[in-house]
Amino acid sequence: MLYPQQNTARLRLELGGLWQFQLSYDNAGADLDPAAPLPAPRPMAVPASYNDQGEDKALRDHYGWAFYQRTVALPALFAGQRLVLRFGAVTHRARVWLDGALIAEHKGGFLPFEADVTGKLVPGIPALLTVACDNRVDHSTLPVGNEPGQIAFFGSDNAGIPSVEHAKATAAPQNRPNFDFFNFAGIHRPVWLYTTPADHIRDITLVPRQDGTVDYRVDTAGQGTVTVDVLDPKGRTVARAGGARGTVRVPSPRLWEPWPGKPWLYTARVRFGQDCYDQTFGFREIRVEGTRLLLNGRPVYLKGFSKHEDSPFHGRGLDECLNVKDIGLLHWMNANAVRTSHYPYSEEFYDLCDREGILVIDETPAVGIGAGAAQNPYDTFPLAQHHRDVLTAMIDRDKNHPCVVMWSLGNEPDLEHFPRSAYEYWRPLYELAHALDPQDRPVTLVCCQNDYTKDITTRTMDVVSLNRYYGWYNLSGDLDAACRAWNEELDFWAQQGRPVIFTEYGADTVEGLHDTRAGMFSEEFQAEYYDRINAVIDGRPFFVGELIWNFADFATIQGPMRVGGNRKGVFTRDRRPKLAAHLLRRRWAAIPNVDYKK
Ligand code: E8X
Repeated sequence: MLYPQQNTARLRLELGGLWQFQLSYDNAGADLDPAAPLPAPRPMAVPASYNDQGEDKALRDHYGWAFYQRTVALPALFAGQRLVLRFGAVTHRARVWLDGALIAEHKGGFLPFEADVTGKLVPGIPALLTVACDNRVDHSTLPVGNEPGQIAFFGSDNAGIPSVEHAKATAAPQNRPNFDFFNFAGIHRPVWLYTTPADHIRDITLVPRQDGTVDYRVDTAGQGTVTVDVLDPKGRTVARAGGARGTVRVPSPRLWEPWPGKPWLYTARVRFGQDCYDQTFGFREIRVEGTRLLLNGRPVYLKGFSKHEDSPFHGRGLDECLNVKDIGLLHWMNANAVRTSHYPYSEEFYDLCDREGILVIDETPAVGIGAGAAQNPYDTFPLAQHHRDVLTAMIDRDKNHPCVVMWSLGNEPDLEHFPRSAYEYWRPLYELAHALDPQDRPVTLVCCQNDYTKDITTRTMDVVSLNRYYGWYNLSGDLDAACRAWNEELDFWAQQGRPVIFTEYGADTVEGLHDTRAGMFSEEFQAEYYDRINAVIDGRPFFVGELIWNFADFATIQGPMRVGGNRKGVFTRDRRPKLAAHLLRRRWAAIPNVDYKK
């Protein structure tokens, strides 16, 4: 799916700013009429979550539909153009009306969707645009929510106490996320109104190789012929081709490399009839060979973070200023990699990573697939088709980004209580990702601390991605025992013949809490934790990456184990470094992007 572009053939308008907003209190959102002005609106900034744009709990903790509304108009001079409304992400489910006529519905809160409104939005005549978003999560959504009556994540609802059970049974309907991040909701990414000529380019697929060849395919609608010019990073035309698909060759290409190398970007300038579109790309190859992850043929070592899209006020909404800030902090840290935990991030983030040379593990929103030993989620959670749809849409959206070097099918599903069911659920998704990705990148599944001898799925991934908390959730505070246990587990992975990375390891740390004996939650403990655990992985040649949990503190659901959110950040939520940031920065300054482990 192409990102809206303004050029000699296309116009794009961002419909950001202040919209009218009103919460719905009807299960189906039927108490508000999309064909009429909202009766009691309040201002709401777009893009952004709505939850923190006010002081009332009703806004923060809303459960169900919320309505946004504004007028939209195009000058009459755009008559005859194809008109499209595009939403970068509306979380978690959206309905869109134009003058009361339903023009789009979408399930999934982290990927774009669009509606062709040619003939429905008439240039020269203003229209009423209404967007409803539903924030409810349950066993049929990604991320997964617990069903009413189930214990919330890190639940404090001790089963069996009569008064607690009675109170739970009569609790107001509410979201019970089975995941450890606040369930922000709203129009989270830009809303675009864009035009194209009637005969237009629908999609562009590029498969660049180190040798300078680029397989391309241009999908079009209407009549015309396709030409492709390849421009080098300085804008000079270095190759040309014609036809909807084929191969073009760039002599002596400059390879795309992670920072502080050069992430050289080329441009495929595609023309079709009156339409044109510039698609950037990079000459970058990524593949697994034995226990090595090879980037442009050399063993790469991933050093960086699993993050969240999370900040005060914006919530999960796009904040380009914060993205630029965070990329700058990744450079400051001498980091080269990020995992988009636990959902696909904004397209604008990947564009920045393309330009700045940050390697990205691109993750679906499949988090929370599990209910302990009592319930087999693979038999009872109606997720499979939606999961396939989301994986397909994520790869379709992100397939041309050189920064994307791996697909993550999901985070911490139950892989040990029903191992055969788990394998039969995840293996088809693994095969689908490989089949869908034109560049055939490695595929992984992020595994929670579990009985790795029973888990028959993680060991089948191209790269083994582990979330491990020895010394925190297990063997809490005892880093000697933690390192013994971690070493024992690594003996198991040494037998699997696959590259292994950390996708999470960390410790909650309250900034300013200091302790000469490095007690848990102190800054000294977080620093010592990484010092000790990293010393263990440095002794393992097959261990090819370390992504920290988490880049920064972030908002979560309320619970007895969360002090104003999850505090495992190496940075505070407002991006101030904790002691461990300085330790990791020094460590990573001494680790090269490639050849750290041969
Ligand atoms: C944590 C992280 C959580 O924030 C992330 O979304 C998934 C969790 C650790 C493993 N991984 O809790 O900080 C959870 C273990 C549960 C006992």
